[in-house]
Amino acid sequence: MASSILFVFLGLLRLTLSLPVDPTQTVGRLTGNSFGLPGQNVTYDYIIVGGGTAGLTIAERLSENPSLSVAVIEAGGFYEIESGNFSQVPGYDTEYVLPESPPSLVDWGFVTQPQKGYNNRELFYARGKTLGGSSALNLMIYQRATVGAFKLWAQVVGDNSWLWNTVFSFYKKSTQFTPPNLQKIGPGFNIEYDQSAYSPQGGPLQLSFANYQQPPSPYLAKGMKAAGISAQDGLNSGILNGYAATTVEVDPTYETRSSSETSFLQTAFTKTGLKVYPSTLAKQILFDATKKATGVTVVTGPDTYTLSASKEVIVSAGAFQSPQLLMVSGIGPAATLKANNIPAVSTLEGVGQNLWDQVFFTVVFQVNQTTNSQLLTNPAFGAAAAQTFLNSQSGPLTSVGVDLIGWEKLPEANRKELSNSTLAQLAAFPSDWPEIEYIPIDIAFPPADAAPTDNYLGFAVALLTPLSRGTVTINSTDTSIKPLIDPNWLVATADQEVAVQAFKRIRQIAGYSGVVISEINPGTKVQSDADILTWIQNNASPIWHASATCEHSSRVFGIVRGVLTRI
Ligand SMILES: Cc1cc2nc3c(=O)[nH]c(=O)nc-3n(C[C@H](O)[C@H](O)[C@H](O)COP(=O)(O)OP(=O)(O)OC[C@H]3O[C@@H](n4cnc5c(N)ncnc54)[C@H](O)[C@@H]3O)c2cc1C
Ligand SMILES: *[C@@H]1O[C@H](CO)[C@@H](O)[C@H](O)[C@H]1NC(C)=O
Ligand SMILES: *[C@@H]1O[C@H](CO)[C@@H](O)[C@H](O)[C@H]1NC(C)=O
Ligand SMILES: *[C@@H]1O[C@H](CO)[C@@H](O)[C@H](O)[C@H]1NC(C)=O
Ligand SMILES: *[C@@H]1O[C@H](CO)[C@@H](O)[C@H](O)[C@H]1NC(C)=O
Ligand SMILES: *[C@H]1O[C@@H](CO)[C@H](O)[C@@H](O)[C@@H]1NC(C)=O
Repeated sequence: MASSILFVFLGLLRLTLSLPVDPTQTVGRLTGNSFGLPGQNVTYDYIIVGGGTAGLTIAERLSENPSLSVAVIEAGGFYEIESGNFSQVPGYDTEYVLPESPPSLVDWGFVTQPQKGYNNRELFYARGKTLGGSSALNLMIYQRATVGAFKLWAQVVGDNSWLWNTVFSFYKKSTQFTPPNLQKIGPGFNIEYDQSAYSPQGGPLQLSFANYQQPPSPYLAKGMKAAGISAQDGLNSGILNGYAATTVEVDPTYETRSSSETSFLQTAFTKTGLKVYPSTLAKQILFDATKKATGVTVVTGPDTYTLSASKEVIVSAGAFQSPQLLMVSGIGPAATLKANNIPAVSTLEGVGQNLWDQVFFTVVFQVNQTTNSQLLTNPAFGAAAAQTFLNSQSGPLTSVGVDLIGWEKLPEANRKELSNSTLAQLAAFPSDWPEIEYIPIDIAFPPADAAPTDNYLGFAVALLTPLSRGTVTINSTDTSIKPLIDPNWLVATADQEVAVQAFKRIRQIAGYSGVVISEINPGTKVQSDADILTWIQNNASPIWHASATCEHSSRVFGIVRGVLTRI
């Protein structure tokens, strides 16, 4: 009985999987030829575990060489099929990655360990389980790290190819930039951008600006300026010191999400022989007697089989599951391997340690300009927005919710409030590494008594110099059991001090913007540093930027905010 249900399910899966592939490409090539057959042992040159942001990028690039055979193993399927229109429409992006969201087939459903720094709360932590990975769920905001950050990276990994000049050329190579469509956007917020950060030959990831800028944005820009954060012409040339309009990963023709699936994978489908194994979970990396990775044990539905690699196994299963897969395969801290009875291939104490993640919290304001919070309160607003989106690829649903972002090291007035020890720890970061990222989000949960046409804005910050470190570990040898995730946010005193100052900066900037009617959460009763910290501990949420969990693996590769490890 159970097996016949599974059989029907798999049959359905095979049928629906063909849908996202461009039907015009079926002459001369079969859609199904892009997919591996479950249950059959096959050898490829490269096996890539995890078809997410990093995995599909490297898969497409490797398979551009027709003499190489490349396969991608991905636990999820196609989000266009498995989550309605939610992942495709930019305006819905914040609605279904929150704890309040309904369970989703395209999310792993992770919950953190109790967080000491967050009053022992256990937080829901979104992560994509789909082709495209977290690029299918994220807020589509695109910016590049700084020159100094890459210099540090190159030092840490001992490889000068991570210096800015090289990385910049690859950033240009991977992105296709389209300037703002001013006809559709209309007047208002002045969008500055640096054309030299892009190459006309670049792609396939699409970068553009939403065809709708939220009405509060020009005022927020004014607020940033008044607070001493000046305008910058874009955030993609190696400098993050000021505010600018956000470039977003949105296809300018359809105004839909440009994920690693719609960009790199679709390119690979039409131009290369890449094979994809969707709905397939990697269970273990296999090694030969010389400790060379030879393949991966995988499971698709009822079938367990082996995909072998004649050249390399590339682990790109994200910051939580890359270390999980390494550990279950015998690469990790000695104590973890021993506790789980895993024979050691290599004891590497750094695997699963050193988790960096950013402290993030949102102050909610009622404002006197229209925002997308009406999507949550006003059905007529949502219905009209859907029509505008479908008819003219414009209007509120084309917006990811964030039109501009600001970056800074805290100004002198706030630094004066920091202890010498905190100042010393911050001084260890590169001089161009910003401490705070200001993220005004034109959507926020309204209070219970909100009128349908009231407007709310969530003014968020991310702390970019987190000094608390977390861990990922396992309590099972089975990758279908979730890893234990402990970001350990806001435990370091320095993080707490910086968080309080960042909170005060939000109030300042919002105040200068002139659009605030009232502060809804926490509200003006919260004033003392102690009360502000308590509120942050009780209200901070994930910004989903976990990274750096595969340190000390023999070679560590990375993408900004993701982790891609080669063994
Ligand atoms: C809600 C949200 C919002 C975000 N907003 C932004 C933003 O606006 N801008 C920004 O720059 N960053 C943002 N981020 C962060 C960014 O999306 C991630 O850092 C990035 O996508 C990580 O890429 P990755 O390749 O390391 O992992 P992922 O893209 O998560 O890919 C990992 C893949 O591996 C698969 N996988 C895992 N384990 C296995 C296994 N055992 N077998 C088979 N497959 C497996 C997963 O299903 C997944 O597809 C956001 C993240 C989230 C979740
Ligand atoms: C696939 O490989 C595994 C491991 O080498 C082996 O046990 C299994 O019998 C093989 N399956 C088939 C169908 O050849
Ligand atoms: C997205 O799907 C929902 C139903 O899940 C529908 O109400 C809405 O109109 C759709 N939006 C667009 C832009 O098509
Ligand atoms: C902090 O450092 C400053 C300048 O170096 C010094 O004047 C001050 O006494 C120090 N404060 C404390 C509490 O140590
Ligand atoms: C492993 O961790 C999960 C999640 O925290 C928990 O539900 C489960 O009971 C743990 N199992 C063991 C054997 O500790
Ligand atoms: C919000 O609207 C703008 C534009 O009409 C005005 O300039 C602001 O004064 C007003 N602010 C508030 C708090 O009402």
